[in-house]
Amino acid sequence: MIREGLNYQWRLPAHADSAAVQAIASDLNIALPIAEVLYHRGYKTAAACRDFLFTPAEVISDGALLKDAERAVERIIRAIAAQEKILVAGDYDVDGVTSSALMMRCLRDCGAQINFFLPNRMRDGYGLSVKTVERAAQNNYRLILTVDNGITAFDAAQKARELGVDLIITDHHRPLERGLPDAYAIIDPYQESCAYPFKGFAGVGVSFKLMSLLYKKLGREIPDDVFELLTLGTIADVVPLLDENRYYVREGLRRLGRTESFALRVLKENARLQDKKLSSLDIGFYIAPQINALGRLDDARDGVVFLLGSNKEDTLRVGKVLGHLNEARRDIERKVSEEIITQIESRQVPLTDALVVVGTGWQPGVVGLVASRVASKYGRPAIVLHKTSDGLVKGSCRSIPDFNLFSALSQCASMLISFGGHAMAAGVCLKESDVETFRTQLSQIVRDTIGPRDGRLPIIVDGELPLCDIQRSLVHDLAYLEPFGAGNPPPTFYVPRVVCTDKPQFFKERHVKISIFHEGERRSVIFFDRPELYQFFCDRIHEPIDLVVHIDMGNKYPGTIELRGIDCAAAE
Ligand SMILES: [Mn+2]
Repeated sequence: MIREGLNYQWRLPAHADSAAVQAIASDLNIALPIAEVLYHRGYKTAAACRDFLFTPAEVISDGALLKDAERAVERIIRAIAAQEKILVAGDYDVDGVTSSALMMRCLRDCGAQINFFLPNRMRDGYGLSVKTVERAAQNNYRLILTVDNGITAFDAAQKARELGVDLIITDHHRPLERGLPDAYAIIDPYQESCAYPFKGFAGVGVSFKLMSLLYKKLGREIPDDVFELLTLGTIADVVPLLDENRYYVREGLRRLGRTESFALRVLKENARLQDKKLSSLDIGFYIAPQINALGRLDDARDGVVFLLGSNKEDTLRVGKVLGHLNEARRDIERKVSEEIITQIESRQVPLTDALVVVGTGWQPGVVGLVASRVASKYGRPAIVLHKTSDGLVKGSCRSIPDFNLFSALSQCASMLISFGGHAMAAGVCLKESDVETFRTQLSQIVRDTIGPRDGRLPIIVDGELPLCDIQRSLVHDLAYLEPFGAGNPPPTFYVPRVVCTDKPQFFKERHVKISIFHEGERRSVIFFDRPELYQFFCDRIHEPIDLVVHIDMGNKYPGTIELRGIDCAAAE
């Protein structure tokens, strides 16, 4: 069922089979609304729900099933025995940095002669380059291990062959149609002949599986602290938190409740979360962006050193810089977003079905974040470009659910200098003089595939929640669904026919709080950053309204229930 809300189009679930929902609730002893959420998310029996909620260790498969993993492990063991120099080649985002740190941590512990290389975002660009391989060979490295990259490193692999350096690629990106690089071993669950049943690892997950296999072969226990790196990288890379990822992130968060590294403690303090047990959402919103700022350091190597935390003073110093870099990034992102929104509202930039904006002086590090903000505000794909010195524009594209951006860009390929990415996010480069045609053509593709945009983004509603059902036991049971993240978002509930009894309250001129009432129950609901709702509620005091909400689990006061408003509409 589809319902138009003030800001979103609500996709309400079809009626559930109430006997099945009852059975789930009584079998697992959980609140009915939670059973309904599970049912609508495809877990239709108690057994299926139990497997999802408690994700037993049986979901883990043997790392040896990963194609080439055994061959890679044998080669690494040989390198350790002969004390050959090994180079880990990573990437500058959170996944790449945590993968590098994880490999370093595991291999150093086994007595390997190991060092690492991270490309610089500005100087080197993405991925393993021919130059890096040449430099490694000159410095007598006999083995290179890539993490979170390499599946498209055709030239670098060729160079490694020529120079007699063995290259082991570990990656989680999809191979290109032209095939695979010619490497000593390739570990990537997405390669066609890989039998590993679960594909959705982050780069750090693939690294972890390989290191686990190595440790198993060596008859050793994998170091406890690598779970922290695995958890951070997996959450930050927004891979689905299901199956093995769910298992490891649950395990990682549980361990974090007991011990955490000094580096993580520094990041928590920066985010003023020092007294809190971290959730996956805390990591996604407050910790990962700080680690991401590592890629903006002059020397991204500091990032790995920071995560390995071998020197307290260095860790503190880098931690401070990260806090500042992240705050600066937030300010810039807000400023650029506001600039763009003003341009759209004043019609300097046309509100076409695919939004394309061009600016000068926008930092490459923030345009992606800005594009996703603009895309969700206007409910259409957004492309944010900045001018480079050579008459080109370059930038980031973010899509909306239902629209495959990558295939749309492929259709525009003739006017693009380069592009790459996937369905929801991509990067693009073109001539400034082609922007106008690009905007027109891309907008046409949007209209042809998903129809003209009316500005409302769809949201999936998981179930109905009468006000009287919002009890402590519900909040308690909601926690079983955690960790929330990609593939497993916090449930969205439909709260029908409530009445706003008083004038709404206004906070900081942006947040609106209302008090609602239904059949003897009273609750308050807060809408963050929705100043336009103030008037809506003022005009409807004592009239029935429908709401869509999230339940916030009393962050400040455990056990309290806070409703966070997502959208509203006059009741039908
Ligand atoms: Mn990655």
